[in-house]
Amino acid sequence: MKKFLCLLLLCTLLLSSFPARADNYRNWYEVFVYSYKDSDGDGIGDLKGLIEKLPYIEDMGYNGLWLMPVMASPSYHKYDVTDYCSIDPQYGTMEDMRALVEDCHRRDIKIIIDLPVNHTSTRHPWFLDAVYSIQKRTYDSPYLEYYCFTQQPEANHVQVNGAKWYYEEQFAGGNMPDLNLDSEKLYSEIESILAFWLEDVGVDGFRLDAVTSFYAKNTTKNVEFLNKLKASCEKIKPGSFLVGEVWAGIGTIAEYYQSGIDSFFLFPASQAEGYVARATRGRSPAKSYVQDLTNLYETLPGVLLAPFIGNHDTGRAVGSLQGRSLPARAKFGETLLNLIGGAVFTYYGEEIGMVGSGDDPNKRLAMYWSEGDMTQQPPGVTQIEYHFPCAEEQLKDENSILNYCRALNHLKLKVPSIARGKTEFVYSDSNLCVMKKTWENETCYAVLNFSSSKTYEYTLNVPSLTLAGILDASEEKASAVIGETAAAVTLPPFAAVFFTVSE
Ligand SMILES: [Ca+2]
Ligand SMILES: [Ca+2]
Repeated sequence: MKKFLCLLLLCTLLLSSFPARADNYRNWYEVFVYSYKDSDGDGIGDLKGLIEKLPYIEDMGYNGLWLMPVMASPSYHKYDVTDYCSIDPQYGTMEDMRALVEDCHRRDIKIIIDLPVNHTSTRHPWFLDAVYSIQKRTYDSPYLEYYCFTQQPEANHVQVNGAKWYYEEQFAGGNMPDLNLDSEKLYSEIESILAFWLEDVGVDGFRLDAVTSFYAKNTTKNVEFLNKLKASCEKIKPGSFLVGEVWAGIGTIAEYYQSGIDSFFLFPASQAEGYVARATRGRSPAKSYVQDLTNLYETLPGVLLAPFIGNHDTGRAVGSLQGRSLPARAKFGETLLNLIGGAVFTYYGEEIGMVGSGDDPNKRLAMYWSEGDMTQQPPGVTQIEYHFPCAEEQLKDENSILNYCRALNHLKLKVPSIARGKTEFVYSDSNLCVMKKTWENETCYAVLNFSSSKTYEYTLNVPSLTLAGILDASEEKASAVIGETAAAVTLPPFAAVFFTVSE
């Protein structure tokens, strides 16, 4: 109880320190550079390749970019860093990175990068130096305190070769020793790393990896450390965006929001059992969506949510939504995801319905640009399958998943209350739901049919409506007849019709 009160007090102190910024309510796009676009013929995706694809990203209506780690690392995934102020040579140079940032900013695309500070690579010079001083029994490395070395090992500890010393490693077998985040000397290194990327390179923020492992099983200390990181970033570059990975339920995520960092990925909305997938199947799909979101908004009032369906660690969205045989379901799921509001994240390839599950590399397949234009697959892939056509083909097909996602993104850019608005459910039954979103002077209504087979008529009794957009997930077309005091809407399966209220 005392611990809880301390946390509550800390939270109250922290909460008001960093104002939420409307600018981060963007259409964020997560890119695994390795698999995205190779520019130099070595088969591995790189920053120059990503720059080549910025016009595509911009045209799709994505205006935020999260890059999985780009720093030097011995692994293909690069979550084990050997130099925090570098670009992995596989991806290019720091000049390429600066060019990417500049090009993004010219297009009003914000760019954040993955920052894995829970651990480094075992090949990081800090770790090598520390271990060497243990092995030669001088114990004089200045980097000993950067890691969690001990002679009394507990769980998640690995023995140093040739010595009765152990180091903490929360991600067992990954060659990723945990950093000692209590070290002030290490923290000043971290501050320099933050400053390097935010000030010198000019990125707009960070995705914080493995937040719950900073201090294993210690939310209070994790929240404190996040607050410290946020304060450092605010000092270096006010308004920089931080989004954290807390793979947990909303109760735990709520505790982490008390740190004052901008956002946390909304895991409860993701994957096959998340809010979105549940709302595309079952007997009362609309009811399940309304219940989940009502509970969500009550538990996390007024925060910047970061919903997603899939990412590099999960099965891809099409699988979660059972949209392989019914792409309408996958499309409608994207609308339900975006209607949650906040900083919505889409994993590269979801916009063309790429599939992949099981071993990690299967979830990180090469982006399918066109026949014959393919970056090589990451090592360890056991299943290579592309269920829907390539991006080039989908761009030409107005009914493709790609063009659905594109229309949805652009609708959101046109109607900012969809991402930013306060949500009310003005009507719902088993299959229908009407959401009202209000933000500043804008009011928007979304009329949704969750049924996979039935068409419904619905009358929205609101005066002065303007049609903002129609998203047809199925082959049938939705329609709306607008009168002075109401709109009559025809909704085929998985249809979504959007209105705004005229001044
Ligand atoms: Ca390359
Ligand atoms: Ca840790």
